[in-house]
Amino acid sequence: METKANTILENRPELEKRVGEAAEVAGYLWQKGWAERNGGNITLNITDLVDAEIRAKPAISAPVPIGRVLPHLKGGYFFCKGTNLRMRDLARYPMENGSVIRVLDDCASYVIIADKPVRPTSEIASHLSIHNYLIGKGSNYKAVLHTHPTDLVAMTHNPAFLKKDVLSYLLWSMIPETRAFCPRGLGIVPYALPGSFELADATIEELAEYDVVMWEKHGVTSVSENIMEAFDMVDTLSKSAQIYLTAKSMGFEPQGMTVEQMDEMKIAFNLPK
Ligand code: 2HA
Ligand code: ZN
Repeated sequence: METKANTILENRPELEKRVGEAAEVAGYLWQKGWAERNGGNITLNITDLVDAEIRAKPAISAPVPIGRVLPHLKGGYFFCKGTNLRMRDLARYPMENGSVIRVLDDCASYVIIADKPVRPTSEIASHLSIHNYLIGKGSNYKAVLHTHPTDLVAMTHNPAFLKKDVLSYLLWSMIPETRAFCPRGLGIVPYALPGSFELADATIEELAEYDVVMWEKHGVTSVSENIMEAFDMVDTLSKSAQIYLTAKSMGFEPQGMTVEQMDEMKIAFNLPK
């Protein structure tokens, strides 16, 4: 069992709740079959919950270079899933399969401050670049989720689905829920090396317009105020993909809601797009 006495979460109910939500979502990702082995990553901006005692904590690692300067992250704190570690383990023991990092004043490196010297996710380049982008534009988004939903990734193997907003409209049209709860649709990033800044920058470009971005033949990345919302958007998109695939496997092309029906929802629910 995790020893509570050693955890940064002790006597910090808000921080415990936020990290607890990440652990809950990690369990869902595993149950969904979206988190094979060490697949997927979660990072949370926890800077708003950091007190003087945490700020005074000594580093438990040497500084690790990020590989670029991220000016908006100066003095920022992040909970990060550990690299090569499993979502299903993070679900039970978040502070043993994730760690808290502090970005140093050079904005180009970080140290681990709690609880164990667990090195952050292999996608730290894209996660921290995304947090830097979100803070820079004054967003209240604090959660970045990356996962490997089988149905959505399968759809990116069809070049026809990679054209702008083809998947957004197709998936919106499968069920009103997706139109309502993933109202910006789905951006597409062409295949790029996992963990690369190329992937990070292409994702950030799409985040100007979308909250959920598909990485071709790899996975999906979503951003939101909290990790539950980030998960729910991917979950609704996956539900739509399931409806599409179920209809196809019954031997017919699903009709889909009409553009008029989708636009009616936009007005009725005051959707952004
Ligand atoms: O962390 O999903 O993209 C494992 C991955 C890399
Ligand atoms: Zn991945």
